[in-house]
Amino acid sequence: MNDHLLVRSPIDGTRLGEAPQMNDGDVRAAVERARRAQRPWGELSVAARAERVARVIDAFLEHDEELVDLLVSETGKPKNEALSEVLFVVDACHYFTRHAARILADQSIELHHMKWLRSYVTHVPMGVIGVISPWNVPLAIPMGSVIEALVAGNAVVVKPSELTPLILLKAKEILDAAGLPPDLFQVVTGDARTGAALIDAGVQKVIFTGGVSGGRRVGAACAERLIPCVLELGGKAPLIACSDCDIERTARAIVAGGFSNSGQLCISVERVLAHESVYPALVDRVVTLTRELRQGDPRSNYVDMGAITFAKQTEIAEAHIRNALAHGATVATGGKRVAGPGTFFEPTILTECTLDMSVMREEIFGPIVPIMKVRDEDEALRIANDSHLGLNAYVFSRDMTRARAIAARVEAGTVMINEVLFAYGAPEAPFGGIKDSGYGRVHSDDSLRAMCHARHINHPRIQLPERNPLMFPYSAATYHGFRTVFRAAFKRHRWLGRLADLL
Ligand code: TXE
Repeated sequence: MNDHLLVRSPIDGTRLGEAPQMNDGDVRAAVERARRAQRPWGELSVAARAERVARVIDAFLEHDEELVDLLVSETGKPKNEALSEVLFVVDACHYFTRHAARILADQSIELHHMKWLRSYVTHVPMGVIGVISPWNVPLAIPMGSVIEALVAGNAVVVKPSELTPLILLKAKEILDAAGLPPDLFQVVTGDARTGAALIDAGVQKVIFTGGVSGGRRVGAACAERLIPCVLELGGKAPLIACSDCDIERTARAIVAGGFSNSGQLCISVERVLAHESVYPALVDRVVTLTRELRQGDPRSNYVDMGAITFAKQTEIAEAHIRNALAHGATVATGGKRVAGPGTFFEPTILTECTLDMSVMREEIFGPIVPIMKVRDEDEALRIANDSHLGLNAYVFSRDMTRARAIAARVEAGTVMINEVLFAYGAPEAPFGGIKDSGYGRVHSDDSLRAMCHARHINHPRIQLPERNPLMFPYSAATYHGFRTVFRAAFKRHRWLGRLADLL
């Protein structure tokens, strides 16, 4: 086992730093420290925890450009996109710290039948949450879960991607300096083995974002240990361009959705299904806009596209293009690597695409947008849903009734109408997928509650007689009494229910 990870910038191969390759013992020790720090933390009121976690906001705003510069160097993404990662963390922190007391307040349950009992649910911190995160959005993805975990009263241990560990180590340094108890949020660095060790180290829940195959292994490991997990495993987002779509808006959305972060987003536009009546004009405009994109070194320039973070993705992109060409596609623009020291790949538009091409079926995770002509919306929907993935989908139409009807039938965790990508930036809305895109949700009030165990507390409302007639000793009299009361009450409920329906 290597004793460290060497991190190089994908922009030009510059050595950026190192991080230790942590082993089982290191991870177990980190989780133990986290567990000790969690106990007093979990006993604080939600308001007190929120007040302390809110320090992240000022700390990140104070260090925003330091974070942006490191993110750009480590991932190769443009400065604007790096800034949006920093701002997402600030905004998620703002939302959850402001609303946590409401979201995590005890919830009273009106029992429909056992009126002598009172029920309510309290939200009890789980303990230590393990977060395993990827390289494409290496700050916002893990930090969103870190904030939720902490506000909910847990400690959190994050295993960042082995390709991009430095940005999270920087975030931790900033948060430690801002006064968050250092053992409460820890970072364990290393490859998949370190991730596996984290699942095995006694955490109470795992939030995993990554590929489908890694997700399957993580899901199986969590099942073995009977701990819940959230799996966010990538997507194959279709963009359905209806016959009445606004060509300019749709074309701009395709280019932004396809080439932000060089297509290395699980919510990227991964296939365009364009109605035959708009296909020629849309292709034309998309190609023009794609050719206008400025690609280059993102460190000093405000370019639109930077480098590919993970060099392997360029080989995957090339294989998709070869396969598409062999099946009759046309490269309308782009199609190859950019020569130079870094890993850059031209933004690529493939036209005349068909379903026998890998690019229409498998996750690309790179700067390629395949466009396919469809006869009508039913065909578009059938193709959109004929996928093993179901994370995001996009529908473009001027007719909102029509667009909403399509949105209701697309198999995806999030559907955006006449817009792309931005829904991810709403911390109050659930994010996650169906099918092989995984299960569970991050973000949203429900996700914050899901960082806790629901504890149901139940007690009599009134002073009861010593002997409950429903308990021992059983007899014919208690049986018939119980039966009579139960039947009468149930009939009355049904009768009241019907009356309520009529009113
Ligand atoms: O992800 P992995 P990779 C897709 C994209 C890409 C493919 C593979 O298509 O080509 O996934 O990417 C840790 N137990 N996405 O190889 O391997 C790993 O160390 C515990 C979609 O980067 O899944 C890293 O920290 N941990 C995606 C994290 O999991 C394990 C983002 C992700 O690594 C583990 C990235 C195991 N068995 C790639 N196996 C998205 N949803 O946005 C891996 N890890």
